Amino acid sequence: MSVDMIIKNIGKLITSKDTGRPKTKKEMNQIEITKNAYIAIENGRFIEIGEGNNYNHLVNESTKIEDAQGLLVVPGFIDSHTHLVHGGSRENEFLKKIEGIPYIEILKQGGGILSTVKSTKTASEDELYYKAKQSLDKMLELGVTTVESKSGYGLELDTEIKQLKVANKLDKNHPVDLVHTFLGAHAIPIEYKENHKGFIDIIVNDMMPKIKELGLAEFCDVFCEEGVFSIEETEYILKKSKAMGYKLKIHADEIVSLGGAELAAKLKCTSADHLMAASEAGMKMLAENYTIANLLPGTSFNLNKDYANARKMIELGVPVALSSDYNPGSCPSENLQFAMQLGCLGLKMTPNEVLNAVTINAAYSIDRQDEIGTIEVGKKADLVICNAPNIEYLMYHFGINHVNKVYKNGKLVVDKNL
Ligand code: IZC
Ligand code: ZN
Repeated sequence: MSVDMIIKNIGKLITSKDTGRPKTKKEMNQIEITKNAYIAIENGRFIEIGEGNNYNHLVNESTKIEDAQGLLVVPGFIDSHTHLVHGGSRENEFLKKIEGIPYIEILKQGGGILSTVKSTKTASEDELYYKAKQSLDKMLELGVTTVESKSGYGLELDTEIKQLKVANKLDKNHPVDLVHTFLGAHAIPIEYKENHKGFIDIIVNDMMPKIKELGLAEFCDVFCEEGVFSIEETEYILKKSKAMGYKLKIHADEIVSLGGAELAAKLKCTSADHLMAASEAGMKMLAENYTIANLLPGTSFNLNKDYANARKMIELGVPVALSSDYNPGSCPSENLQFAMQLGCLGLKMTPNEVLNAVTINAAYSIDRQDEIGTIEVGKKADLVICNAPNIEYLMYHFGINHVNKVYKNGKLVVDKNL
């Protein structure tokens, strides 16, 4: 048998083994290190992983042999919570933020999410596409090979569809794979301020069925927060969406402890995201249900808020993932590597735990565990060659891009050697 490509001379190949469920407790700190490794790739998938030069049986005249130059190789990073597609930016609110005006207060004044809703409505599909593509290019350069992308800057059907269409088009045209989430319940439009039910009816009766019919989104998400959607409203929306065949996510307990973690566990959501203010009872319920806690330390950093209690979650057996939360308000940065560094510095996770959180557990948080998240035979050949001797170095040397090369589906898509 011969293969399309061999990547040889890998100094350290670092990956987890997928055991069929997300990593918890001590497993979160476990990784496999193979020194002086090679990887064989065929049809965009890993077909063999071995040591030294024992790949000759896989080589014929058409096999490409790439040299990893003794560097570190890890699975492609997965950014499993982003608000990728949006119009405009919010630096006009930056001074308010520096002066200490809270995020939710800016939203109440008609800014924040509602300001991005205006810019997204007025942007053309092409403008949104070009802007999101630039962000996706940056993410790929940083080693991210799969991205979850939420709508939620329309708050009416046409603009929600416009955003989701852009994300679906990017999925087709861009090397990065996208996973699509409908977040119509992201904020209450001003005109429904006193009539939440009226807006929720539109989400549930008009938007969700249409978006399902068009096949534009796999997940449904709700921003469950004081002053946004209550626990009862979130439960109502998510139960309806589940009945329509969506998988579920919640923006849970980001600012106020409302019981979002408990609700995510109760509804068997795939993930509960943020959790900076989650209760211990909520964490225990997440652990019992294997609901992924998707932590977003870049947001804590940017909002100058407490970090989620990742140590407690890991101790209690909650599977933890970590993402950028890239959005124009609470985390205007596409840099997942920086979020990983904050995973160590802010969330007090170990480098091994962080690596699992952005690879295998992130894959579980978007239901892609069978395809990505580890370097194992049969999975998609998504990998990053890093200019680093070990993963501790990746997290410790912060604020720079460690990527040397990125392979997506077995294709070289970023090459910093050039
Ligand atoms: O645009 O502010 N938290 N939604 C919930 C966001 C942040 C995005 C935004
Ligand atoms: Zn978010």
